[in-house]
Amino acid sequence: MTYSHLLKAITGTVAGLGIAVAAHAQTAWDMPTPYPANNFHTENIQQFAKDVEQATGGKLKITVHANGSLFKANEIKRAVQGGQAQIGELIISGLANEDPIYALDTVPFLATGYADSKKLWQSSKAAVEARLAKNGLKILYSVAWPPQGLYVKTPLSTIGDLKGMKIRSYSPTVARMIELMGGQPVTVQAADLTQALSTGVVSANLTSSATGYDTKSWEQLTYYYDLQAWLPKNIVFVSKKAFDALDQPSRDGLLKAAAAAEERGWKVSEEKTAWYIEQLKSHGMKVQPAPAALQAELLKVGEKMTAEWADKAGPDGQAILDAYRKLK
Ligand code: PCA
Repeated sequence: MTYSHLLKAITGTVAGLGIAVAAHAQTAWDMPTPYPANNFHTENIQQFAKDVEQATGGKLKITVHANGSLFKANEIKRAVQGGQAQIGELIISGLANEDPIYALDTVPFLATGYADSKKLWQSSKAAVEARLAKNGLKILYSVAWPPQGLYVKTPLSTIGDLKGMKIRSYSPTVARMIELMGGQPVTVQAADLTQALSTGVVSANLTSSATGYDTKSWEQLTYYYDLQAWLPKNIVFVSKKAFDALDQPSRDGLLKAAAAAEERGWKVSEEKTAWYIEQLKSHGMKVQPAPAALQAELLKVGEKMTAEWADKAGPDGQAILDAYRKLK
């Protein structure tokens, strides 16, 4: 070995050691999320990140990139799978084209309140976990959105009033429902929704009171029909590889913070629903339940979609539905 070779080898080793020491001192994770900074899910995530830093004695630092700013909503799963980010948030039903199991919590009128939504999660969590595990991903926690309803410009009396209307959707199942209602589904992620509404790309929206508030729906839309049709859920998930690379105390700290975030998130989601509805009203929106005729027609759409889902999801799906119905 020449002198310069020797020098290079030594320098390389020292540099390598330096990185190892730094990695041991602090691990930095990037966390792309789809929803705005002041959304309750995002605020919960910020608290979670703080808790993680504290619980790991500063060894694990998570930087949250909200509102699709690092990766767009539909890119987040792949980014974490591919190692461009280590942890992320997504809406489960956004993955419904990959597997029908992911569509379960957007089947209309299957679980319409928080208690049932929790039971539905209890019945389906293992199946969702198993599918994500195949992609090298691990769920840390899940939190439901407030119940979903319909934002429109003019009052509705029957499903016929939705004929041909361009209605914004955020997942394949939501798009299917819009289709069955006679509307024209247009997929728009939450981060692009305000613009899609103001430019007339869509003239109606199917979502929660929370997202209606986040996107100032009252600027374009007047009626909010509080259908309480389903409560979709977000998950916070991590790359299994990144998780396994943590030392045991850090893993424990992360899981502890995740459990606290799950409990806090469900509570805030439920408690804040009334507040969101109040905000919609105070900005002039007319908030009301669906008129009886419309409600009956929507329930039929729900029945059809439940049957379609069971058909697609096969025996795995049936087992989940049976478990859920036992809990109810
Ligand atoms: N808000 C999100 C998903 C469900 C919800 O309530 C959205 O509209 O994109």
